[in-house]
Amino acid sequence: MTDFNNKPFSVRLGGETGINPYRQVIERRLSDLSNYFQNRKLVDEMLKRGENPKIYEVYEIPQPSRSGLINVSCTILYPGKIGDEYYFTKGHFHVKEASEVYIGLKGEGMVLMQSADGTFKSENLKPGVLIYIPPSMAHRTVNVGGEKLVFLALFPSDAGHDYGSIEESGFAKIVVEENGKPSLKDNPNFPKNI
Ligand code: M6P
Ligand code: ZN
Repeated sequence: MTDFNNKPFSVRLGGETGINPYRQVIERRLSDLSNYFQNRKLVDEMLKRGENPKIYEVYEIPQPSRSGLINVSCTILYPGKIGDEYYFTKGHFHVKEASEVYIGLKGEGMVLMQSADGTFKSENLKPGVLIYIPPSMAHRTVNVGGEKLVFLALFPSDAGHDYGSIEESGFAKIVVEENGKPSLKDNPNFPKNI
């Protein structure tokens, strides 16, 4: 077994898990994101029918939480929509001032970034693209393609995940399918006074 605990290691990129080997995996289904999608009614109906699709998995190589160490993770975000809204990750701020880098391995996505004052920016994510996320911006990834979106994330192990404000208010923009194509729209539920 690979000793990942702040020792030298190498992993292979690609395959079903994006990185191999890995240390742990988390899985998020619709029921874990029921407050996040626009069409709550549809979410409730699906869950009542027993439909609870997997939205994403994160294969992780975490390090002890202290300054100077880097976590490696690979997210596999499934293709799909709830109504016309594409599947996405929850999105979070970091607890500490910590930047993050995403590297596209497979599929097509968008990374939504937003600071606490509501400043919004999005970048397209695909194989061969690296996206730098500055410390004070929340980040969410959206799968806008027809296949799995697979990307690497590298971030300080003591960054911490703060989900609170995104779960409550979301991002200023949502990504929906319009005329067969992804379109960035104002989020009607985003508070105007931020
Ligand atoms: C990336 C990284 C992880 C994050 C994951 C899923 O791999 O940013 O830190 O956990 O995406 O995103 P979220 O935690 O917002 O659900
Ligand atoms: Zn992060």
